[in-house]
This record gives sequence, C-alpha cells and structure tokens, in this order.
Amino acid sequence: MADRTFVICKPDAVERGLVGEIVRRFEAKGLKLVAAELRTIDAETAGKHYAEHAERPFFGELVEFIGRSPAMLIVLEGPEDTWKVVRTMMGVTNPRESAPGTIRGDFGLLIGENLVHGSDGPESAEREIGIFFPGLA
Ligand code: D4T
Repeated sequence: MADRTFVICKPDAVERGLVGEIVRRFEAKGLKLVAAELRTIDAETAGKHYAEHAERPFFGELVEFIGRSPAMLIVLEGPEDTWKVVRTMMGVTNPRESAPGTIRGDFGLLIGENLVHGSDGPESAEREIGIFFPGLA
C-alpha cells in the first residue's frame, strides 16, 4: 500500500537554488513525486498549516517567512512510513544540531530558515495534503 507525505522546500531553499538538490535526494532514495508546485503561501493557508504553533512566540515570524517568496510544495510517495523516511533525511529542526548527511545538517544554520518541512506523522500528512492539494485523491 503506497504511503504519502507532504514536503515544503521553504522560501530559503528556493531562494538559494537548493530545490533540485533536495528533490534529487528524495528521488535517489526511491521516493516518487506525486505532486509538485511552486507557490507563494498566503497568510491564511500558512495559519492553517501552522495552527499548532498559533500560541508560540515565533508564530508571526513563521507565517511571514513561509510566505515571503515562492515555496516548492511536494507530495512524495513510498511503500511505508514515508513521513518518517523524509523526516530522517531532513534532520532535526535546529540545523546547527542536524547531523551531516541530512538536508538541514548539510545546508542550514538558522532555525528560522531551516529549508524544509515534512509532515510529522500519517495524520499530519493527510491533513496537510488536504490543505495544499485538495484535489489530490
Ligand atoms: P517543520 O514543521 O517546519 O517541519 O519543522 P519541525 O517539525 O522540524 O519543527 P517544529 O514543528 O517544532 O517547528 C516549526 C517551524 O518553526 C520554526 N521554529 C521552531 C522557529 O522559528 N523557532 C523555534 O524556536 C522553533 C522551535 C522552525 C520550524
């Protein structure tokens, strides 16, 4: 049974020309692209996506950052636990602590500009795919 997850190459990744490298890694791992679109995320959509962080002090900055320029929105598919495979390849949230070999570990330094988002579980994946690609079955 195929298993899907949602990924954002955040505005910093697009601005730095790292989308190709990030997508290359996922494809090389064996994950398949199901959907991909370069889109500027509006504040309403960002608010829905980051609803769990609404009370956090960095929420305003988060919404502003994610919408400051186009992001690459991606749905990936793999055989099982795709969200977990992607999260492992991303590295931990703070790029200063992310392991070398991970996307954040290899390319990032700032927590506020940590290059990628990946759903943190099957329910989040379903919810987020529904927000960004409502037409996807
Ligand atoms: P995302 O959601 O972008 O995949 O990141 P994580 O799942 O790895 O981390 P998160 O949900 O805890 O944080 C969401 C987003 O907020 C930024 N952030 C986080 C920040 O700017 N300052 C902070 O102190 C924290 C904890 C980074 C990712």
